Amino acid sequence: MKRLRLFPVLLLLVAVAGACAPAAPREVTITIHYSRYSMNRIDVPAGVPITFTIRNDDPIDHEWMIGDLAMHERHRLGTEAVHASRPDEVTIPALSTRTTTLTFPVPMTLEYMCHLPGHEQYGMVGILLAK
Ligand SMILES: [Cu+2]
Repeated sequence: MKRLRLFPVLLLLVAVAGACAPAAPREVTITIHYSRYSMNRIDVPAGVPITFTIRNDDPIDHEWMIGDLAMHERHRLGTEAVHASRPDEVTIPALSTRTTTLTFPVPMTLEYMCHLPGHEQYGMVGILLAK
């Protein structure tokens, strides 16, 4: 009888341990082919680290730049050729893969796109919804 009474307590401990553990990063994989992203809309939870793997299958470089309208407006006019040091601005050289991890602290809608000349107009754009 005593063993049976312990069982609910153990279950509760397991549940508490699970709630306290840091959330594992969620994984999103985006491929680029013929100057198109494989996804034009990405839904992710807010407040959780999201690891994006971006694979460029094209023989030319591309970018994955994510931000609000003001950020994109700056990059439309910008002259920076390669983005390597910011998690939200990623250059993916031809035939290569890059990963970046971002956390969206609150629900928000952002756009991602490639700012290399002509690529946005060609359709290298998408939206991310953090909920
Ligand atoms: Cu591009």
